[in-house]
Amino acid sequence: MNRTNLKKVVAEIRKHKRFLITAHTSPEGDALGAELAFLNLVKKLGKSGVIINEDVVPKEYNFLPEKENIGIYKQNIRGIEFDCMVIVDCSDLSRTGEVYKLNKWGRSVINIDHHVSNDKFGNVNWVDPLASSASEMVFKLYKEMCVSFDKVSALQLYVGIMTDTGSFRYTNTTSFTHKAAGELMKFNFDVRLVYKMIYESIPFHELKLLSKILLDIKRSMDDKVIWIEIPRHILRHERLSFDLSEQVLSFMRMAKDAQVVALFKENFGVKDEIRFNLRSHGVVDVNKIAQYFGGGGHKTASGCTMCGKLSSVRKKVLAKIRENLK
Ligand SMILES: [Mn+2]
Repeated sequence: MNRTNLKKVVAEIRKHKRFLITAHTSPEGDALGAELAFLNLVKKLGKSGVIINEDVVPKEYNFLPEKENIGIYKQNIRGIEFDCMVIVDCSDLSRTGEVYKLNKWGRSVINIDHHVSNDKFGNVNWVDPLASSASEMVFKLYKEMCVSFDKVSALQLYVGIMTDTGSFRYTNTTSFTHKAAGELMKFNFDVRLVYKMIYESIPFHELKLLSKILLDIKRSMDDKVIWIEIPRHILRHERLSFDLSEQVLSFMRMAKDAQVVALFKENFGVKDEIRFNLRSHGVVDVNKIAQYFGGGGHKTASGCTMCGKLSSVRKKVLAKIRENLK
């Protein structure tokens, strides 16, 4: 089934010449790696493409080669022409922010994603929930199309695979994931430096802020749920040098007996908009919980954006988590 869909993606790429590539809002390693490597792929096939994202590249990914090829929706959309739109790492069109609206002529849409909650919004859909990352899927695409990697595409894909697997320690890590990473590593980039750039480059004052935020972690339901609320006023700036949610979640998941960890954060810019993220050690399906509220993701990692007050969203979601505990 997935093999057929991969072949359909290949056929669709061959049919078109100019690609508009995008991924989700607040892009992280996988979104950026997959879209940059996809752009490289089409260029190597003698075609052209542009990347447009809703949000800017986070600081910790500034080292990514060719990241200057990523345009921003509000700034760089004048005169864009394309005959095919490629959307990676998005479970539905709204995850692109407003970027999907650029497809006003109804051009063909290729959907490449690994979220089990994907609603198959594309004309061609290749959705593989068993893939560790969208970047691992783009890796397969290179293989299928017999396009060779180079130092740049190898690093882009490695970053995507590394970040989405929690540096090869989450349950989505398979032997194929390691094989792919091993093949990419042959290009001799500095994996230690890559890790340092993404995870160990936090300015001291932001580290202090992180440690202050961590003081507020709470527990419920016999320690089976560890959660935190992050109100807007705690963060003086919208942009930190690291992925705050990811760091807080990975700290909380160290808790003994935790089945689910939950983070509730007030979004900047929009009043009464709450983003919540859930992580599970595998017993509880947090994709199901996020989907109940209109979000989605994976069995062990999911998220959702909701309207409401921080505490009322938190209460509703915790109640739903309680129903799902084992
Ligand atoms: Mn991903």
